[in-house]
Amino acid sequence: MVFDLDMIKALYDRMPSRIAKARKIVNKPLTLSEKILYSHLHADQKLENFGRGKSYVDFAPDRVAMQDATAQMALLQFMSAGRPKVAVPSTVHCDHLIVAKTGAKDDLTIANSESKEVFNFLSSVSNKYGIGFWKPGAGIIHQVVLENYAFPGGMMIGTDSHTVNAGGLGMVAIGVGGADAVDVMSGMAWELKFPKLIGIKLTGKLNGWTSAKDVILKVAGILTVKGGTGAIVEYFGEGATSMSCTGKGTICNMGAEIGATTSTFGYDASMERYLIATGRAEVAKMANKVKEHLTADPEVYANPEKYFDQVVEINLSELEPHVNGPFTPDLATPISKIKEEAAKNGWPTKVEVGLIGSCTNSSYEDIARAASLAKQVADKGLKTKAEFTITPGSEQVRYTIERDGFIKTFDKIGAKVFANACGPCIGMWSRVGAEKKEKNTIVHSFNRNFQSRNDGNPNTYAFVASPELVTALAIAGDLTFNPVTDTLTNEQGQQVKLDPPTGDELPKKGFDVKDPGFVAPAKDGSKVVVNVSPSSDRLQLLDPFKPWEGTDLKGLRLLIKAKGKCTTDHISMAGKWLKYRGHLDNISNNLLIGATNFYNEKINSVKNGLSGQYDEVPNVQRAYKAKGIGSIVVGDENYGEGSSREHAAMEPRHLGVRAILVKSFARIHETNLKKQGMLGLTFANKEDYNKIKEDDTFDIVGLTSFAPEKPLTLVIRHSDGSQESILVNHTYNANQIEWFKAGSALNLMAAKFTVPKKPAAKKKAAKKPAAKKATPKAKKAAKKSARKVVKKKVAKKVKAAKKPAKKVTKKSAKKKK
Ligand code: MIC
Ligand code: SF4
Repeated sequence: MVFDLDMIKALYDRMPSRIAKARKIVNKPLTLSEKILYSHLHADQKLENFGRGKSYVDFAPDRVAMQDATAQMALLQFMSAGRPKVAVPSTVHCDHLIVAKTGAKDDLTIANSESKEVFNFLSSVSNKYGIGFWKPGAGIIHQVVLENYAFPGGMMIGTDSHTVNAGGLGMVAIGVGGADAVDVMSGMAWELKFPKLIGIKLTGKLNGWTSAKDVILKVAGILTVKGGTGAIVEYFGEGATSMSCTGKGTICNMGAEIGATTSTFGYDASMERYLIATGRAEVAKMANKVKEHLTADPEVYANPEKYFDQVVEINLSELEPHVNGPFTPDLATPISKIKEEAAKNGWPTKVEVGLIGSCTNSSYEDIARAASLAKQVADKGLKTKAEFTITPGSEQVRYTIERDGFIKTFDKIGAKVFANACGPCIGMWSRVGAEKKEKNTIVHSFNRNFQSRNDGNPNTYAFVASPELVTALAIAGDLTFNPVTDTLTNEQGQQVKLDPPTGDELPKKGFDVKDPGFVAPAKDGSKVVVNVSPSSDRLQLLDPFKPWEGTDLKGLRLLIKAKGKCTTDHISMAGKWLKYRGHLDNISNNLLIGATNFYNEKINSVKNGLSGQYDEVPNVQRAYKAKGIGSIVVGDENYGEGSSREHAAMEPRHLGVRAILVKSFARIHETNLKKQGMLGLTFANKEDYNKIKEDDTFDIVGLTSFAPEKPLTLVIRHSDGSQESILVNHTYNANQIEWFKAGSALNLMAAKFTVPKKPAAKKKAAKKPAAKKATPKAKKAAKKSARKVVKKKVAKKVKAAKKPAKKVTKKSAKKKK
């Protein structure tokens, strides 16, 4: 089945003329990224030569994807937005809530019963609002999207940072928080700062032990976890066209780890092959007709330095397999140096577990190549030293690799096959013995390896590598084994060498699947009832955040000054906390429990400024909240790196934190803070981080004249009675300042949708914001009146916006009786 063919056709029909117009205005040949961006401008967005890294631009993405852990919050917000149906094709994927323990079948049965309430909620909301629903076990969001929805030249957003995976099929696919998804699903424009462009030229050809994963492991080493921030990475060159489409997906997927807005590749024969193999020959045919628009203009790739802000060149013929880690995905070590580095840094070298699969690396090609190594275990009289697990990315891949005998091969090395879900990648791994917190090493083909992420043990040294290398290292049981040069001693005491991995890019007999796990929504969902029990500890309807009180913020306390890396995993941990993703109050009990307190270097231990006692972060913040005292969180560089989870922004907001002040932000997190009505600020002078003392109190001054590009002032009152003032920067544009004032972007939207009866122009614009012909005047009027409403009657409007949701609760409660 090909989804949304008409939508794709309509885009391809309008692309050539839109690109021609853009080329004229920009007045130079265009990169692929620009072609896609310019052909997805929102109907109300004026075409101009946008400043890269400067202009805020309104886009109209083609589709939205959400995974279960983030979809709950996204859909709770969507329900409050008061729309009857999603405005663009959207899907929900149940993949994050399945604990990997004994194996796919049992694990899935347990998840289906433990998370029944959440899955029912997601499926009924999907049914009601016209959203495609992928059941638990169907697969991981990004693999399912690549197999079914991604298409060259398209633009999508998804509530997961690895949405970027779809760049492997030539999309501009961007990870966002749920509130952004609500905008697009409501038919509103989606705003993004026009990205900078990084070009990566791939020369040569992958060979031997090296795979697509090693390209991105190398890139991460070059650009670091911050290097891609605010940029789209566009790959090109003979090395790009010679690799598989799914290999490209792997590279784009892990682009999230360098903070890139997204990554993409031009349309080529590998994409055509993949589209055909996944049952979308019609899409390939349509793409072939507009193929010159689905890649950059030839001048761009001929002279990349002229058209990209930065260019990196990698020769695939010389690229070595890499092992990245521990604790950060950008610590890149070529396999030939691993012995040296491990010894130098005291990394435990015994590999306890090798884990392959995940959304990053579970293509047919990945599995086939890993299986070619597993097969050599018996052939060469070896014994696998480490445990080994596989998490297939989709039921289609799982079914096909089983049919083709790979699962049997893995069985022979004692592998465990987990459900088609995130599992160990997101800490949903019931790993025996992890609670002992022993120092140990694991190697996986996932994308992230932050401390505690996989098994909750802060002493697990997790390394990222290609599935092939993970398999080899698991067979050897040794992190320092270099399969390119080293031999292994087999059971007969002989020295044997592993042959380099081999495997087909796509299944010779085609893909197959019995039940892909898709449930189409009702044609008319208006009668569908959504159940949210008021007594649930998993789901909670949202109360709108309070609007800004209209004054500067005075007498704020310091909740925590976080030291060093503070990713979204540190701010809102996953693992066992995933189960509260639909219940804001409950999940708020994990607020910043992974962050290190600058003053005592401890995790989850901060001083309560009221009692002077040290306590857990959420307890201290709840104590401030109870007394009506606001607080601030101070952080280091790249604060909020990692995931798209907006809980990391909503939790502090819910508990009464008023501002997050850091040296720098990761893109998605900064937007999430803005959307939730939180102040996200940066030190104008990074050294001022050192001025913040544990017992300080703070005022944030300048909010009554809050304006774009105008810094605010932070008054710091030290406990010795002295005080100093520092400048703090922000990146809020005029529209985002309105979110802050309204209390959140959602409050503003809800007010807009329930707005004005007169005059006609206002009504039209408010009702149909995506309507092509909403004149700028009408748009302005609607905005103005919405703002007025928010200013004057926020409380009232917000209540009204909440009503339908409340009704649902009552109804469902009644129904239950
Ligand atoms: C992740 O890989 O960290 C996640 C879990 O997929 C997240 C989303 C989430 O926190 O739910 C992501 O990458 O956005
Ligand atoms: Fe799931 Fe891991 Fe992929 Fe995130 S990175 S979507 S947790 S498999």
